[in-house]
Amino acid sequence: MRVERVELRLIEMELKEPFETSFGREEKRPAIIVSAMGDGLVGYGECVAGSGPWYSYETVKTAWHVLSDFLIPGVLHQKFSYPEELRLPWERIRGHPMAKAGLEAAIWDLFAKAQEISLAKLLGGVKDRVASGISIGIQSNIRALLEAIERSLERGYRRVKLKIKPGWDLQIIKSVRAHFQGPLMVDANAAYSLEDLPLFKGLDELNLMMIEQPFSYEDLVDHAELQRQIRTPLCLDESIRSPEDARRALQLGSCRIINIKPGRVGGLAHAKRIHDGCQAKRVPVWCGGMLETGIGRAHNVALASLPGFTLPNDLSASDRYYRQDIIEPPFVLNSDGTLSVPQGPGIGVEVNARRLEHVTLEKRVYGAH
Ligand code: OSB
Ligand code: MG
Repeated sequence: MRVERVELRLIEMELKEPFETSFGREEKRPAIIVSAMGDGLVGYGECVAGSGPWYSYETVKTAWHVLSDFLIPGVLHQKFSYPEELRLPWERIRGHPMAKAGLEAAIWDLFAKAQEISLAKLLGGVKDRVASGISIGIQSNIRALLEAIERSLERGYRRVKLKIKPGWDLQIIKSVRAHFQGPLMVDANAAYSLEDLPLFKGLDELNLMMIEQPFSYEDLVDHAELQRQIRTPLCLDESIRSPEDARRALQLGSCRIINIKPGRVGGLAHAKRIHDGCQAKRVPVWCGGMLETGIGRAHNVALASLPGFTLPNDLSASDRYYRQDIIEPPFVLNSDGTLSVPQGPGIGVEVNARRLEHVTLEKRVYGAH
């Protein structure tokens, strides 16, 4: 089949509550929604680049530029028999994994719809429900944090991840542990260095499931040193930008768990490759999140249905992030703390055209007549 037309939409979604991490506070989530048309079908993808170069160097503006001027021209009207073939012209384009992942996602959805199977099946998924965890941002005080944790547990989330930053770390997590002994982990978003070893020795006493990305997004060596000095597994997020990075991290002992985000690693094909490599080495993985709308969430849920995703994912219900999602039905939390994997063709959820139009700031069509 061929991709006959591509549409890009810059959207902005208002978060229900601000999300604060070690690199800042977000009140609105911009994103690029990619539609790929062919054979009378439409596939959807979401590019998770943010408003500024904090989590990654990519932003919605760099992604729009790279998609418009380099990625889309390379796939329009090209014949393909499997989505990965369309990645070939992208090999020459360095970096920009989120831009690549957004377009690739739309092509995966389009292709699965043409095959009349679910994206989950197409990727090799085996589960019909995926375990749901919640990621709680930095709060104004410990009381607010304990309340947020309480609410999450009442709703049924299977594990709690807390963001930490210098000044909001060991003491806070100790206080949390005094109230909550269940599945807990922390995510530093690269805010520390080896000089903070005593802090990590302290966290090592708190029976955490893992510590996510304590050091620089470019580092693998210092992470390996830290992992040698603590029992708690390290999990890498920002430092794993490709299947090659994953291989190197495991070889060096930089982590024992990997957080897989398709946007960060250049798309679903690479995400699956990392999963396969980890599964062969019996390294557990889970699917991370980027505060996606229902479109990106549907892709992530399909990915998380693969057998190696054995730890709870950062895949919460739609209503944890947004008052109204742009898909129907929204993702809801099952009573067992899971999200159901949609069974329909492709991503298996419908895009609400009126809602999508309502949140669109800018739109452009490629390959149209
Ligand atoms: O580090 O995992 C992260 C959100 C935006 C950017 C980076 C991260 C996150 C989250 C939220 O932790 C996870 C979610 O989407 O629920
Ligand atoms: Mg993270």
